[in-house]
Amino acid sequence: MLTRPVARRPQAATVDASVPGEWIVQLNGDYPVQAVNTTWAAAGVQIVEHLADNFYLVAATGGASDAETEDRLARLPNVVSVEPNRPVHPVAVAYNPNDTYFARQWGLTMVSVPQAWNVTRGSRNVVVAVLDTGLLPNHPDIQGISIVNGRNFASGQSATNYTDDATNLSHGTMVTGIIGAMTNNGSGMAGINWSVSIMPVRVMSSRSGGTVAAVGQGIRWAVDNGAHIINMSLAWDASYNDTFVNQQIEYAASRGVVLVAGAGNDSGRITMPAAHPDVIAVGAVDRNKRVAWYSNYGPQLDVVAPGGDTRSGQAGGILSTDIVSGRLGYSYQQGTSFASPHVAGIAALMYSAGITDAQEIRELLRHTAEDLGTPGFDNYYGYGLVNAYAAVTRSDPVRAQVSVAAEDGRVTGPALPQRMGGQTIARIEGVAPGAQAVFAWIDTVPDGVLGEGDFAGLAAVNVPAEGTVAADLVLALWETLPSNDRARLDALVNR
Ligand SMILES: [Ca+2]
Ligand SMILES: [Ca+2]
Ligand SMILES: [Ca+2]
Repeated sequence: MLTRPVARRPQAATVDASVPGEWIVQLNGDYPVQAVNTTWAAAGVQIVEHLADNFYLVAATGGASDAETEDRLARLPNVVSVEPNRPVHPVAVAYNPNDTYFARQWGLTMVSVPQAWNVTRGSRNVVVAVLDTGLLPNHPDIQGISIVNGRNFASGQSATNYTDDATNLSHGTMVTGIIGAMTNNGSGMAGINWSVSIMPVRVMSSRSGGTVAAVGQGIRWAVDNGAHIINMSLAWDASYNDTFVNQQIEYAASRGVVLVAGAGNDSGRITMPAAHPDVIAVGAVDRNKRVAWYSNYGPQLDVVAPGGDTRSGQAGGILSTDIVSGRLGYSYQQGTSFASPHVAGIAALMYSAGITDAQEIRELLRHTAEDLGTPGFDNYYGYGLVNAYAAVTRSDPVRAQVSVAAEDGRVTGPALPQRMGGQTIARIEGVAPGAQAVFAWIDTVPDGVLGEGDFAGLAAVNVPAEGTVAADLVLALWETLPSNDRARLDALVNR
């Protein structure tokens, strides 16, 4: 038999503690402030700040207990009300940086990166190797970031010179900018990480591409030199079995390194290295969350991320740091090359939030993704569109509290969420047949209340007279739910 859900609106006194020794006091509107000061000093408090109208923030100056001081305050002449000052919980409102082009970075907003920044903005202790063309380290939005020693395995330059030779489209600089350009510096773009260490590993020339030998060497070098995450926005034909590079991928995986690669841009089968089972394969969506026309697909696909579509205008592309006609600047591009660093960047945020197990990172990226296309895993969207905020807060629907509300208002639960294939479901049993509403939520901002910053979902199910019914648990950020769903969920959960 199912029991009632335990979520209740908390008592203010137990959960929302007061700030010790501070009160908000309302006075008679015409009471002179100077006289108030004199009187209050005698009551053991002083004015900290005039808040607004006739409200004042006061703080204790003496050794009396808070209860005693509050009692004295309430009895002062001309005091209309006394209430303790209270701490406010941070909620997952978007945290927007001041970079000039941030408003054009629709991809960050689409995958809830600004909400994730309320939890973590990254750490320079996290090392992301960018296996790519070189890097332009003098770019104004790159030169202030942490760059650890890199390496060149492509032809044309010395082994230690990873500087790009591009005059147009520095692919490696674009990938780097997405992961960790200078952020909140009042100019240019925002990176997914405000702080991160980039390891530039040059395995391709911007003019002539690269080889699997260089990629294999690059992976080995990155792992042996401390990379936690390797981004590979590059591709080769998956129909060959390249023993050398495969073994380096498996070496990296065996050392707990997170490997991320673009799925390829041929509107066809997934290319290597994304097709390797140890690599997180990332497809691309446009700004309307539709799979991009070029994005490769297949059973190896893990997730999709913003890769853009510039066919109907540059603004549909992904903006990043670049070189344009020989000048350091910004450009818009499209491709799974730019989807992959969104995922590598989110993995770096997860790392800085203490989620450091490569397998857990991959599982969380999958199960916290927003399901798109046909329900559950599919070959075009994989497990869905990554969500940075859900990932860094481990808001996996398997953790959700699930209950069932009948038409007559009775609530039963909890129903235990379980994984079935690519989906998380709740099997509904032991409830009356007929129309029922399954509701689920995760107290992501852990205050015992369903609200801003939490994940929730509501779905109608028809319970048959015999047997059980499985409900697909699709959760979304509270503030993005339709207002009537929010009202219903609020009534069901916050009773
Ligand atoms: Ca910037
Ligand atoms: Ca799907
Ligand atoms: Ca909450």
